[in-house]
Amino acid sequence: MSHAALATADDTPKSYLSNRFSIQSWLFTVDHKRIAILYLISLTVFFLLGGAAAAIFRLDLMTPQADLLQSETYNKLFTMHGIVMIFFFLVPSIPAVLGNFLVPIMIGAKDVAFPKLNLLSWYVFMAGGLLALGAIVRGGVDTGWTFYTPYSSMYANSHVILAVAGAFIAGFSSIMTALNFIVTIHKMRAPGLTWFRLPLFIWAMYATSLVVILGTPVVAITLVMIFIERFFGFGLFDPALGGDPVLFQHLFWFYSHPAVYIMILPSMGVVSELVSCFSRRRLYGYTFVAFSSLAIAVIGFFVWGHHMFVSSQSVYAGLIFSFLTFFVAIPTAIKILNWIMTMYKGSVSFETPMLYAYGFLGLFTIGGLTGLFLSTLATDIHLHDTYFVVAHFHYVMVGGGVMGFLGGLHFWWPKITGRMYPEGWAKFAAIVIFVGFNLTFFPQFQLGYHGMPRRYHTYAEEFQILHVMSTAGASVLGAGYLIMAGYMIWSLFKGKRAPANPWDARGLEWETSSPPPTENFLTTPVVTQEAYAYDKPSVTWVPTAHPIPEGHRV
Ligand code: HEM
Ligand SMILES: [Cu+2]
Repeated sequence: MSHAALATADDTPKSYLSNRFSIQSWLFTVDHKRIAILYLISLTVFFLLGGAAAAIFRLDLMTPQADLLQSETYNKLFTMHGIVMIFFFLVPSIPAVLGNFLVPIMIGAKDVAFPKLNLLSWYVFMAGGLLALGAIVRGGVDTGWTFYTPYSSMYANSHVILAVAGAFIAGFSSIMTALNFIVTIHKMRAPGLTWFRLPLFIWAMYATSLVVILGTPVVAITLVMIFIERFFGFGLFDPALGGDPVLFQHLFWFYSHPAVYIMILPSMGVVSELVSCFSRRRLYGYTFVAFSSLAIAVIGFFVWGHHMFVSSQSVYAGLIFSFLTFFVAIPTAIKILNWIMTMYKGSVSFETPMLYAYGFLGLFTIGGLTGLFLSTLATDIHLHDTYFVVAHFHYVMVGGGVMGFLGGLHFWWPKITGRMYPEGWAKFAAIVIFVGFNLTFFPQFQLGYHGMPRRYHTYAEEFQILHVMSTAGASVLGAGYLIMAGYMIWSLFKGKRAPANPWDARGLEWETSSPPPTENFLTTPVVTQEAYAYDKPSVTWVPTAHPIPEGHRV
């Protein structure tokens, strides 16, 4: 839809939500804010599907014998869970929803650089998602989300091609979004908004976009190779034909390790915003935090071999990958130390988004530290392919990625919807989610340490207590998510109207109304000072020409 049509009869600017309300105006919108909402709705559906699969197989794991599911069904469920959660929820989550909504507003632009490409990327994403769901409806895939060859290319008698095509196509969507962000951040910053005045969320989006552009084509080519191998038997991965099955793992992890940072860097960007706002202080060590995002993005490309310690790579290769992996811990530690210093020097309050930031810090730190056991060659031999790994990556991806997403969603919810969520319920849900999460995944460290392999649905009786704890925890976690979904939907209709800046935060997005008008700002803002100027009063950047009524929503 056009960006015109600001002036209305009573000359009050309409918000992006209320300005023309028809199905077409949403499905053909080029407004980055509406596209963000389209993504939010789609991702919520995918999260529910992935969660439902987990609920079923977690129930099956309550007993040591296969009492609920057949092994084949079990394999298909955890594969579906992995594919949906990774490719169709966590990778796009923060960039496609919060990034799309915030990047132009935070830099004082009217939209992203290529608004139509932005809409196309949503359609492409949906096409990929529907293909992958098609694979599930037609009977499922049992290879695991990693599609390891030669099983996936030669033997798996399931709908590998459909699922692979879905992931392949979704990759294009990430690439389009990333290109859009990079050009937008380079070219469309408001006057006065220099690189080192940018919010750290923007730095995180920038670094993430680099990883997406450098990594995604590699996994895309790898997926095409599976396709070729399955259809034409080229012998790319099949040893009988002179191929190399381990080649697949190299190519796959060359993307998929950096992809971990596609999921985590955006979360770190969110946490920087939250920590600064709720400590009421400029982020300590701003420049270090900004550059550490770039450092993580670069180093992330040199460590893929830690997924392959036991794949017959040479001991020397293993040692080098082990050593390089430790390096990623440095920029990560820099960020964590700087957040803690910010809180230490600031005056912290405990609104819901900040609770999620604390959740992120605790859970991600556990995930990261247990990563050290896995990146140490000697200990990984013992822990490889056990539940320790499952616990580790859930702490990182759900504890880090999802906590950051939820924190950001709460923080910017008033801006996005024009409504406040109920603070009491939100705090309650945040605590339920935190407790449920730990109850689900902490026992899995012990399971793994004691030798329970992953991807098995029958197990020795001695493991049952821990599995029952984990399933009980998953129910608590699920309840937490449902409570959240409930009050978020409630707030859309009954929530208090949000003022422009409910948190007394700093940043351009808080200088426009909640929800913002279609063109974000009524006049181009001019930035005169650095981000996070919590020592100065709000609205110091530049006032808009006509003051926008607070909490305006037509
Ligand atoms: C909400 C509650 C969740 C529960 C109870 C749960 C449970 C599990 C379990 C038990 C496995 C291991 C299956 C096996 O190896 O036999 C697993 C695998 C996995 N989960 Fe989750 N999960 C949850 C949420 C998530 C989320 C939010 C994500 C990502 C955003 C995620 C990503 C993965 C991935 C990538 C795997 C690996 C699948 C594989 O090994 O092939 N999970 N999950
Ligand atoms: Cu890795």
